This record gives sequence, C-alpha cells and structure tokens, in this order.
Amino acid sequence: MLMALVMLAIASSLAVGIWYNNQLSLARISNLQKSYQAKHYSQGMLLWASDILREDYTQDENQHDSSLDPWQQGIQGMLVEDAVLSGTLVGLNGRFNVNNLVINGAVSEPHMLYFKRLLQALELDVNLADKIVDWIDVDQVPEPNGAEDFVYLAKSPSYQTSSSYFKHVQELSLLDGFSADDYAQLSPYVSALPVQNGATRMNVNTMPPVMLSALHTQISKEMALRLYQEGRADHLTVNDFFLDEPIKFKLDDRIKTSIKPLISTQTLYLQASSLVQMEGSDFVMYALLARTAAGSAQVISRSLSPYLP
Ligand SMILES: [Ca+2]
Ligand SMILES: [Ca+2]
Repeated sequence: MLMALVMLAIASSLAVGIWYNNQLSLARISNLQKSYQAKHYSQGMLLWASDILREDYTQDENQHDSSLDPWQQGIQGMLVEDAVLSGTLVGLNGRFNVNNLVINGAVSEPHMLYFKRLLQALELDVNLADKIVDWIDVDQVPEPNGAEDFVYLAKSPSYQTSSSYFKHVQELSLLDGFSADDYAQLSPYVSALPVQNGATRMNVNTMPPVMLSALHTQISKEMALRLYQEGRADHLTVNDFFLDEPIKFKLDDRIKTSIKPLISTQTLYLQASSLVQMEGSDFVMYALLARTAAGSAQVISRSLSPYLP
C-alpha cells in the first residue's frame, strides 16, 4: 500500500514536470514566432522608408530637404493582419558629425574650428574637441589638450581609446573629463556618421539656431533665429541660404568660402524607427540609413537602441 502511494507521488510529480516543460516550450516557440514576425514587419517598414525616400528624390529636382518634406510625417498605427505598425524617419544632417574631426587620418581644421565655436556657444569645454580627435586617431600622441590611452588606463576601471570612428554618440560619455551633464548638453547637437566618403555636411534647413550661429562669428544669435524660421527654413541651395535676408550683406566671399564645405541643403543620413505591436507585446527596431546618389536608401546598421539619444 505504502509502496503504491510512493509510486503514485513520483508519477504525478513527473507528470507535472513534463506538463510544465511543455508549457515552457510552447511559450518559447510562440515568443520566437512573434519576434520573427515582428522582424519581418520591421523589414517591411524599412522598405516603406526606402520607397518614400526614393519618391522624395524623384519629385524634387533640386535635391533639397527640409522639415517641410512629407517623409517627416512617418506612419502611425497602420493595421496589418495581426499587428499595428508605426514608423518614423528622422534626419541626422541637422547635427554635427563628430567623426568629421578626423578625415583621412588628419585633423580637419574647418570642422575643428566649427566644433569649438559650437562647444563655446553651449558653454562646454573646448578641449573636448582634442579628446575626440585622440579617441579616433590611431596614434598614441596626444593632441595639445587631448587624452590618449595612458589617461584612460589610469582610471578605475581602466579602458582604452577606440582608435576608430565613433559608432554611436553615446561613446562620447567615455571621454576624459566629460560629465553626464556635459553629455546631456551636447548630445542633441551631435551625430556619429560614417566618413569613408569624406566629411558629411550639415543641412542648413534643419540646423537649430545655436548651430547656425556657430557657422561664423559674424552670425549673431538674432540672425541665426531669423535664419531658422521656427524650423521651417526651406532653402533650395546653399547659395539661396547665403542670400537669405539676415545674412545677405553680412558675409563676404571669404567667409562664405570658409562656411561652404560644412553645409548643404540635403539630408542624406536618417534614423528609421519601427514599432510593431502584436498581442500585447511591443517590438522596437532602429536602422541607420544613407541615401545614395541614385536616390535609394541603404541600411548601414541596425540596432535595438536609438541612434539619437
Ligand atoms: Ca589615438
Ligand atoms: Ca592622437
């Protein structure tokens, strides 16, 4: 009798164990299916983004971009079979690309001067520019106000410089002497974009006033505010920008020549984000897109966290 009871107890605990494991596998399979499906929808959203950018390209002979472009609106709450999809495209050319500070292995002087003016305007330490250069360059010779491995190895925990371009602006928070407050102050104005094909340009139509003012000491805060037009600036070309009323008679040819390599009226780099809502779960994906000369958009990288902090 006792033996039978013991056997029964063992058998029932085994059965519960098997049932539990089965439930776990089912949940795992369902989760895998859902995330596979969500990934599939995210890919679809990227195709949508690519289509919408190509359309913008074909419709716009002047090849200029501004905050008035239709692609800025994105997609909200689009119903498909078993999910709700939302997607946004955000231009990244309204920011300063920190990777521009080192082009073809050397410090890019025009970008260095611009970035120092921007740091000053934001009341941040201008020495940060030299630290970014040392973080990127492959040598161990510090810039006048820079920091190479010996500075970072002395920290606890210790780490080393990257000796390569920034992949994400969050990397800035690793720089010597750069506090969390400094990062919060600077991060809305910077990006980390590839520079394999040379320095990227800032789109004057989407630059905030503080960045417009940093283009030259001749451009005052008031002039920059008027150029910004409350985010509705829509210059077709860089020459149109120079002809805008606030700066029309303020910048001579020498100044214009010094500013020209920094700016454009195009948005060639974008962050695409997709939100897929399925059966009570949210799946968010981000991609960094680069528009090509032919009008299509290429995915440079994907991430589960945003490229814009
Ligand atoms: Ca270095
Ligand atoms: Ca160095």
